[in-house]
Amino acid sequence: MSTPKKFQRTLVTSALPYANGEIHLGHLAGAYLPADIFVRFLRMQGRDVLYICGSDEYGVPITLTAEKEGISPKELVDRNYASIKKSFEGFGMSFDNFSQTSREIHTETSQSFFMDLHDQGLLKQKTTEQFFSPSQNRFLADRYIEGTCPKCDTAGARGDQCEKCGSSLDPTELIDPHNVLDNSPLELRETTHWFLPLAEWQPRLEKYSADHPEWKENVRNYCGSWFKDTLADRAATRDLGWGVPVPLPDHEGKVFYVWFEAPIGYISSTREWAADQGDPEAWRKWWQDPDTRLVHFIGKDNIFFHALMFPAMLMAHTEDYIVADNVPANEFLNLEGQKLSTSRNFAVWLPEYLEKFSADPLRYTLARNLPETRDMNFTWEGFLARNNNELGNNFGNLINRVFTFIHKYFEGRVPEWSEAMMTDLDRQALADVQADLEKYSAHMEKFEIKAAMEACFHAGQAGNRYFDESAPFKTRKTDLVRCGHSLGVIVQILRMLCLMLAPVVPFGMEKVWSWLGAETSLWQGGWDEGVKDIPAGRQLGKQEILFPRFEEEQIQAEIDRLKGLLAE
Ligand code: B3M
Ligand code: ZN
Repeated sequence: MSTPKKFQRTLVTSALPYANGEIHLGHLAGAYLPADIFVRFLRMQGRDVLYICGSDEYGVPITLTAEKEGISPKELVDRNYASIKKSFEGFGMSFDNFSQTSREIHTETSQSFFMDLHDQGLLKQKTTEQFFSPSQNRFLADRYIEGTCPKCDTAGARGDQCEKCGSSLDPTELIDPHNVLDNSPLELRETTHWFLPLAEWQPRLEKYSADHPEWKENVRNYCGSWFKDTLADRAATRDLGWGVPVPLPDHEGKVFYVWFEAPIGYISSTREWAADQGDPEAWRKWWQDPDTRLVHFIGKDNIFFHALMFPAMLMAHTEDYIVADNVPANEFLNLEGQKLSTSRNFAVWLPEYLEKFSADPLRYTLARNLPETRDMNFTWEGFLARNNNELGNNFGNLINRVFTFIHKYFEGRVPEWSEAMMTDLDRQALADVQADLEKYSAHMEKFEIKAAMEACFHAGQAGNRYFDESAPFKTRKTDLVRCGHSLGVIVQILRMLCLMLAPVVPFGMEKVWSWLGAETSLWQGGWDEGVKDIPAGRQLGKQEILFPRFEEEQIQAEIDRLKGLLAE
């Protein structure tokens, strides 16, 4: 295996959320929180990073919702965009740009992308039979077609993919296809469309995937299973009213298939960002310079499009685009032991959450439970425990006690602490936390956020143990110099804890960072300062309670609400 390439900059994307509804916990645990944590970690280290996202605003579900509400699709997506953007902000998502695929810049970008492939003769035009719903008088998108999977014989497979066995499907392969919405039967009708002949890129895609043995197991397994067969042609266009129009003569009523156009949204959003910076060409260095590392954070249901289809499109383009260096895909998050269901409203929606609680405890709880290698479960009791026992007791109390002491007995200045006064206990505590910080960084680099958080938690425990054993609350009365020295040592532990916690609980740690009297901005290379000793004599800020406790009653109300939904 060759040594991993060193990149100069990192372009991070999170899957573009559908602008058809709000964000829920499952989304956050899949493509959003892990990416934001990773990006904040890189920014803290002063590394060059750009974090791009936007909402995915075309496709059938949007038109159906708009119809139901009696508004235009554009009105619907603009409203949902604003609300998604607001809840992401409340949750602390730190995108550099959050765009919309219904904007002009995306129309332009995706049309010219399509034309590039088209003009090279790389797209195949085929007249095919597609499912038409006589009951609705329209061609149906794949996801409105359901049937039995031809590969594993499971009912309920969708037109584009079987969730059970992971096979990517063409709807015509389904046994007993029917309209998901009204269960009515479908008929095949002729229509002419453009296709991406993925088989032609298959050797390159197989090599691409083989060149990345470091990819997560779920991604490698899915790719491996797709490569067992010849990759099928994938549609690039559709018969729909709401989408980016195909820019060719005689193509009225034809738009791009969302999965052809949405990934190009990452590029459009980067172009929009560049234009906002007053440097419209600046997007190129993020997409066309081989020294840029591209990383797509997604949920497992999007692997095909990010590990195969979009890379194939990028490889096919005449300009030299980079392709993803990694595609960290997460499994799913369950809720109180059940599958999330947006149709039954069995979910925890971000705007409602944010009306009652702050972002940090949810970010922390999810970070400790990320479905990195298997499906995970969110429970409100678990949320209470993570907040009260871990954020509150393990971290919050320690921070609070140390600041309180220093303000009370040392006029708020970091007490004298020195190498000459170090005992084995002091050295061991500092070495333990230092080792955790190193483990934390190594895991973060590999997108192993849960393991990084394990190291962070462990460091918190080491800090508490040191506080108890060095016992400044006792030495305060017997040996004030020793007391000050121990507190000086703990301040060093706190600055390391602050680094480890910051990407996960940024709201709280921005405060701690300022109480520690840091001079640099945490998100612009704060790491360098954070790994250096805080000298004696520095004036510290006044602390406040960071992570208030939750009461059982608050949590019970949420549990009852979900129980009610299940009972219905
Ligand atoms: N909107 C699907 C999803 O949120 C889709 C992602 C597009 S990424 C280009 O699962
Ligand atoms: Zn299947």
